[in-house]
Amino acid sequence: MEPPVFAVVGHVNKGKSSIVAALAEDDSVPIARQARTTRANQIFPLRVDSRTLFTLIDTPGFEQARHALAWMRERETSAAERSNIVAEFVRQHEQTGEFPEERELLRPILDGAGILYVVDGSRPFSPRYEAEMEILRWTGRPRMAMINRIGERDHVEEWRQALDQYFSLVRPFNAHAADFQIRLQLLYGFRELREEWRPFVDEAIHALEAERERRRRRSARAIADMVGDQLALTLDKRVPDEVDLAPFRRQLEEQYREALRQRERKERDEVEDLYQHRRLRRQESELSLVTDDLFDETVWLRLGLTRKQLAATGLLGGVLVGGGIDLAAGGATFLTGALIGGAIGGVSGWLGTRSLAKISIQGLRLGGRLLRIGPMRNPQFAWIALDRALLHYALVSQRSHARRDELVLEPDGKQQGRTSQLPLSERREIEAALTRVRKEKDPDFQDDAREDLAGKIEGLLERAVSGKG
Ligand SMILES: Nc1nc2c(ncn2[C@@H]2O[C@H](COP(=O)(O)OP(=O)(O)O)[C@@H](O)[C@H]2O)c(=O)[nH]1
Ligand SMILES: [Mg+2]
Repeated sequence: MEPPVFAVVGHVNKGKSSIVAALAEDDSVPIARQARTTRANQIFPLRVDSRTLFTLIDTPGFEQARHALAWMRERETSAAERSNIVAEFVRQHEQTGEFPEERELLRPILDGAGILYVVDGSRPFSPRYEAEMEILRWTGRPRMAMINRIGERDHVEEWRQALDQYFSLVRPFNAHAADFQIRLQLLYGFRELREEWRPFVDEAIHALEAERERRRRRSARAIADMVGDQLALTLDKRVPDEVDLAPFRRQLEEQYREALRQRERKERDEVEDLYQHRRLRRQESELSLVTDDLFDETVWLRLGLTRKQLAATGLLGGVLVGGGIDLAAGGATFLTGALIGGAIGGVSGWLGTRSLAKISIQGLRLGGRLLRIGPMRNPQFAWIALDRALLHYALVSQRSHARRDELVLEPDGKQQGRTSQLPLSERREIEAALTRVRKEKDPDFQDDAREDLAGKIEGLLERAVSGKG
């Protein structure tokens, strides 16, 4: 037996394509504000590991359901004949070219697809839908009604009364709000539709759950790699002797910040890719805290740990004093004022943005000087990077593929970020894992350290989505 096929049918503009996009995890499904974006059936398989779990067919909406039903009723002889009459309806009008939408949407159903009938529960029920439902009943195929709500109003109960008479299963399903758990619940409904499909649906449920875990694991590693790379980042600039260093320093600082931002963008793309959000636009608004660059002071105050919490992790001394730069033989190193100001105790060293990393100057043997920035020495940096990544992850991993609006990243309210709500013991463990990543020079051990950090992050991701922490 083939994996099940479901034809998503209904009136125009009720969210059929949106439901297909959500269920097939496909953000390329065409959805438009104006009606009639779907004229011909479009097939969207849900694949995991290139295996098709089930297939959804997006269909044009019913256009002339009453006429079509009238045609069928004229030819009705007995209930047993009804599905044949529907087939006859399609065949005969192939010749005349009439009822193009009805023919198109009925064809896969007559070929054996299950029916997912979509209505908009924010609009009142009206008898004009009865012809559509009656035609679907005549096909005799397994069918479920889905009450989508496009607007704010709630007419779900009256719809339910009507739908219950035509469909064995009636479920609310909001295409835009459908996160993973909601989709999974719907699949449990699919199990009830037809006995023979049950093993396929069960397999789909298992595959989706396994895939969900894989994505979370890989996201955690992507975040750990980002933080690891950011912490290790150093940049060099050659500067001639006898010139003012200041402009070179500013340039180098700007390049450093840009490189950190770029590394963050790379991680965001990776996570979005894992969750199959291939066309997502992130809002880079100046006002939005999280999409602001990493260096906005207000972000630094809001995300990451509080000063007290940082101190409580107990590992700061090592972080601030350690790290640093291997000096070339004969090179003279000057710690800049910014660095000294950023030593333990200085407020700018805790939360400020000036002393993200140390800048050093070396004399070069063949003349000229080498300006070097990095590695990161601000202990708050990694926590902020983590908080920002958690926020992004929570939104992306729960986002319905039906949505076409921009992803707007904003921390909730005036609260501190998620990491500052963690118990001290867990913050300490994470700080220890971060320290290991920061210090490990051997590539194999560095990989172990990142894997270990990723394990800790995975727990954070799980809770970021379930809302606990
Ligand atoms: N707010 C909201 N809008 C929705 C939802 N589902 C669909 N829409 C919107 O309703 C319109 C029609 O959706 P579409 O899926 O193209 O309907 P179709 O013609 O039945 O395929 C689009 O503008 C969608 O963005 C939903 O769950 N919430
Ligand atoms: Mg459509």
